[in-house]
Amino acid sequence: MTDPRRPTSLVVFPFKQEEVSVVASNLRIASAHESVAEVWAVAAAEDAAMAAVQSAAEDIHEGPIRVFAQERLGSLRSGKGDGMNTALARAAESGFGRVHFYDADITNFDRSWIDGAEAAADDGGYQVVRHRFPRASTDAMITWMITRPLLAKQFPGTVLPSLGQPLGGELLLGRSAVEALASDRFVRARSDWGIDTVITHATASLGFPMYEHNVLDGKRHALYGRLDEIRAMAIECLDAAISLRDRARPSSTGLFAADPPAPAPSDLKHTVAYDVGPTIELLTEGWSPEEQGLAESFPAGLRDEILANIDAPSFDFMTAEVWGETLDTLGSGFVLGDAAWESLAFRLWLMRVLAYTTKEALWGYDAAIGYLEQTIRDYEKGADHHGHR
Ligand code: GDX
Ligand code: MG
Repeated sequence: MTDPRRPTSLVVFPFKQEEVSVVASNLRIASAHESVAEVWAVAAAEDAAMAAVQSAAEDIHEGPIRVFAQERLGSLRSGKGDGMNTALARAAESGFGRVHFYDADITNFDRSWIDGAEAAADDGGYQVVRHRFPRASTDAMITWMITRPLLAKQFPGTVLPSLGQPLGGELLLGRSAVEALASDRFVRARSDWGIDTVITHATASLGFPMYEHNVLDGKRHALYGRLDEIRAMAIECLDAAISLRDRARPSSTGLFAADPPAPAPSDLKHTVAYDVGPTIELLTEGWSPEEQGLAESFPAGLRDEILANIDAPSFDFMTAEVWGETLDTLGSGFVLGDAAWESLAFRLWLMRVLAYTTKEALWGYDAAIGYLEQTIRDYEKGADHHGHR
């Protein structure tokens, strides 16, 4: 008989270039947890950042920690996806009962994150527990404007549009989910920022019981300045969401439950998550003739509004409805790796984010989040009417 007190969980932190003291503190917290048998820190490369974490880990004696570099497994840019997939492949070959993933840069990580996920897995038998947390109303702009709208349009009536954080990098996977993901070629190919999107879709379409667990204090981590700091993430998450279009639709009866909605901490309600002024400047900079040509292929009304940005910033027109049409056009045309498409898709996303930031986000936190939730329901309803169901 197995000893019920024997720890069987693995905790994985993918990392690239983070504050070493933050990473070390997170490694220590995880390795001290009584459910945790081992902690892995998966580096982007065998570089100075990895050496610094390795050296910090040598001073932690709470439990076994392994620091190693990710392998080249996927077919896109080598990024976080290769890191997570390297861990999934190795975990599938070892005996861990559960695998947790956490971003390495979380500054308010504590044992309650692990407790929350383990409790949902213990009590409800969930194979997938996703952490969900309140975010400033101008944060999570990839989630709100790209991933959730596309999931709502492509998979109406399934669990996917209701997930609060389909991009979340903080989750627990049970043994069966780890094995399924490790042998999924579509997941393994997604070596870039799209990994979270494809893992979310894969676990939902495989029908694993799923739970969303609230982290009440939010996730505190490195924030952004000008939005081009997350340009690659926006483009790769767009491509990942579009790539799901013809893939399996999760059954509408899959077991899903979530903690009830909770109020956001008051400081988050007053945070502006990025620098608005410098971001507006990105609308007019560096239009190439190729990008201009692509914009000219957009539906007539939209085309002129978009092209006006060559001369002066213009984004008020990019309402939720217009953005829905824009996503449809991107869905059938966008090409990852094509410089003109990437530039245009990024710029269009900026127009949508700025339109929302300078209008609905000013209504105050609760109204702004309520508005965003309503846009997702509207995209889902619109997709139903177009016969996607
Ligand atoms: N091994 C490895 N390799 N780790 C990486 C790499 C890489 O190439 N690139 C980033 N990381 C690590 C990074 O050090 C951190 O621990 C984690 O991945 C997340 O990166 P971060 O720069 O902190 O991303 P951010 O903006 O906090 O994004 C997270 O939330 C997004 C979202 O929910 O909007 C992250 O989990 C994203 O995957 C997610 O899309
Ligand atoms: Mg972060």
